[in-house]
Amino acid sequence: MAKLGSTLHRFDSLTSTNDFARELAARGTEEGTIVIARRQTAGRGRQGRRWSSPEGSGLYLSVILRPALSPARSSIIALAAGVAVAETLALDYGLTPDIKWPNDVLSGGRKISGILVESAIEKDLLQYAILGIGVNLMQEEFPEEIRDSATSILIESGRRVAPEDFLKPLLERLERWYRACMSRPEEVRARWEELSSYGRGRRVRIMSGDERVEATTRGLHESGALIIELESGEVREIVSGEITLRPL
Ligand code: BTX
Repeated sequence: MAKLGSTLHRFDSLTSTNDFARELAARGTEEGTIVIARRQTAGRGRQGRRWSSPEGSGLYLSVILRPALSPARSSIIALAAGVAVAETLALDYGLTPDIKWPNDVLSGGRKISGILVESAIEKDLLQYAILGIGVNLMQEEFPEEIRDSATSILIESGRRVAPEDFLKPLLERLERWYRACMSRPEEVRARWEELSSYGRGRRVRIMSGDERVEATTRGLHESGALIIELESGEVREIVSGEITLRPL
């Protein structure tokens, strides 16, 4: 595998770095190639949500990956990315981040980074995965609808961090944790549980359709699902995308 970031495509503006990276990947571009933009005009979150991507205030990054993993095991990549972002914020920028399952990175209870993995699967094999990471760096304020739920490194620490400055340590940590997804996935899960207050023993409310249940978290399953124990003692695995989780 080529080093992550050994080929870099840099743009002033893109609809979404994930769109451009996906086009490259579909044409066979090699693993590790990255795409960054100073702003995104249609930055995406999960399930069709938007990612606010104003010019120069955040890191908007996509990485082309070709992991040797079955689609069923691929959710570990998003967990590993959360670990890499949280470690960078903690160890390189002195913040005290938390990871809310599956992979919202929070600081002071507000979202500072979001992760979106989009995979191409053919005949039950993972062809490639586009790992998209947005990190709020220099925003001083946010659009109305996320004013109370979003934060940036500048707000949290008073430091002005340029996207390129954050990129370097992030790529090093991503490299380490991405490789571990294939060779030592149990280490990724253990580190995630260490960095996240949602890993074990956290009381949460789970919302899925009309169902609302209260439960206690019991760590990550091998698949990347979160294990929860209901009041009744019943143990379930919950899969991202299907449920919303709130702290109690
Ligand atoms: P998500 O679905 O978990 O989060 C999206 C939700 O987060 C939005 O509905 C909104 O409430 C809130 N939000 C939007 N923008 C921000 C922001 N800048 N900071 C904090 N909260 C916000 C998370 O999805 C996945 C985000 C991935 C973004 C990267 S950027 C590079 C790549 N390209 C692309 O289009 N997406 C990824």
